[in-house]
Amino acid sequence: MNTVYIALGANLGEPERTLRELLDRLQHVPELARVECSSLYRSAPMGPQDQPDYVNAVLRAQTNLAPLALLDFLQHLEDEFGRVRSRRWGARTLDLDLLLFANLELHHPRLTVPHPGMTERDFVLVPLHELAPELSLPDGRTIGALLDGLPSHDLVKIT
Ligand code: A4P
Ligand code: MG
Repeated sequence: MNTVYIALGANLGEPERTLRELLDRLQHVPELARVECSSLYRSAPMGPQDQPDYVNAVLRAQTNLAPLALLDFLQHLEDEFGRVRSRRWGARTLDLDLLLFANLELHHPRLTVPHPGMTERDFVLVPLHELAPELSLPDGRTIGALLDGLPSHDLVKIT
């Protein structure tokens, strides 16, 4: 079993409900075990501003899947929860990003791990730090140090 961290984001429809339904579902899938989630957070959109606020969270789980099989699984969930793929950084009903897979560094055309955007995003680092305060990246940087390097944390905890 490998430990994985996955970022959840949604800003269309009823984002909070989408994430809660997803989390309920994930308690019962064979692909993941011991699913634990951070609080949900409301955050202003990064990228185009003419879109609703996001609800973000991070979950930790155990998996026997290989990294690309896990990506397939996550993309299937995105489709199932009604995502319409549009412009980059545009609104979406569910976005699932694989942040960390054990202590692996992976560069594949379909999958980069650690997720390249994670070190600059408060909406990833704040919930990740809540879930795993002692965690560090494969390169040794700690989540706490990355958070300290961000200019501001503009998130509101909603649970
Ligand atoms: N891919 C490569 N590595 C990964 C990985 N580690 N995890 C590939 C997931 N996917 C990965 O993703 C495009 C392709 O990236 C996938 O097919 C996969 O093979 P996508 O989700 O279809 O595209 P995208 O999400 O529109 O693009 P991008 O650049 O990944 O956007 P982000 O980074 O996901 O950002 N503001 C707030 N406040 N909160 C948010 O959650 N999210 C976004 C989307 C914008 N603004 C936001 C938020
Ligand atoms: Mg994405």
